[in-house]
Amino acid sequence: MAEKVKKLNDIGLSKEDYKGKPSTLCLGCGHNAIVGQIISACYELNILPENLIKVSGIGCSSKAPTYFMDRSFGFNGLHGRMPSLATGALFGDTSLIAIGVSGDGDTASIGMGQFKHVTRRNLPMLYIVANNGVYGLTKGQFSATAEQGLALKKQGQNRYVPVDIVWEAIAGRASFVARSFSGDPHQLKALIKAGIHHKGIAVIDVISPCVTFNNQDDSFHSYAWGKSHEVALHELSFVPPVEDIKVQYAEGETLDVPLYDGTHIILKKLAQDYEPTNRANALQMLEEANDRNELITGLIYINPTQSSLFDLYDLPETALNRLPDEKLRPSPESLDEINKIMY
Ligand SMILES: Cc1ncc(C[n+]2csc(CCOP(=O)(O)OP(=O)(O)O)c2C)c(N)n1
Ligand code: SF4
Ligand SMILES: [Mg+2]
Repeated sequence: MAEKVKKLNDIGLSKEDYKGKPSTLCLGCGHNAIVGQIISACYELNILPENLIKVSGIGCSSKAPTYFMDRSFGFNGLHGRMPSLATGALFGDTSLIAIGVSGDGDTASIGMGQFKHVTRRNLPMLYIVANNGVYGLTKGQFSATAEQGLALKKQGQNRYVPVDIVWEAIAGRASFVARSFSGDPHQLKALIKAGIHHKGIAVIDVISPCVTFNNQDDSFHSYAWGKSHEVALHELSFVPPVEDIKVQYAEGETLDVPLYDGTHIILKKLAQDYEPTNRANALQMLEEANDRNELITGLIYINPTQSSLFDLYDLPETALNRLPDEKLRPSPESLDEINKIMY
């Protein structure tokens, strides 16, 4: 029998090279769809797996990095502490591409403090929140993103108003904020690609249903609700620098958002004419959409030129983790000088 020929990307890798261990998540869990789109996006972007680090906290969502990019670096950290883990790892090696996967509990409950600081510092990384409205791993308690009034069999009724992760990220001055849905793979993949190429933090809040604890039709985090309430702001494409964007997209129909590295995000207008570069407008649009119970998806806010954390430091060209000892350790003379100033 003829052997199946594997399709290779521009750096000679097949999709298999971007996979991880087999998933142990429930069949149909939204987090599996996110894993699939990360694999496809990295394969299509020709990322060398050894140039990437995966980080996470605790939760079913935080287990997701095990299921993609086996050849990459990875660290499954403490609950809600993925941002400090990522900050340390990236300061050590600023050349790494970082993908963080968190959950709504991991980010908006125990990790809210860390989330607020990583957004305002604009750490260059893709930060995905797999948002299902519950703590899936610990058997379905309400998370901080569960809608008020949500009734779950074993939990009763949720009394509290929810936290909106997109709102918090924009108010917290993240420079790229998007929302997507596990049931919309095409949009999710384009956002992941754009987020990886963005110079700063790219937060994508992905509504990612928990089929075991929170998938009844009237739940705001279910497949049925997402499918019937999703309002996509635009059709979004990510265009690498080698392509001539004018050939594919007629002027006037689209909004071109150029990124720092020569890539582009092309937004094709859908029903509404939305321009994602104004923070105040983004917050107002979000507030109005939430009042209508719409699941607004797409690129909600972007500032492609905001300084990233590393622009604020005078870092050497060689990554800190590759500097030799003699460069890292001060000489006895320079130590004496420092001591003289201090004492
Ligand atoms: C310090 C600490 N507190 C509580 C827990 C228990 N715990 C484990 S996962 C989790 C919530 C995970 O929810 P989420 O981030 O939404 O992930 P999901 O499982 O829903 O994908 C909690 C409370 C823990 N592991 N560590
Ligand atoms: S319990 Fe929920 S979140 Fe966890 S793997 Fe199963 S479906 Fe996914
Ligand atoms: Mg959750």
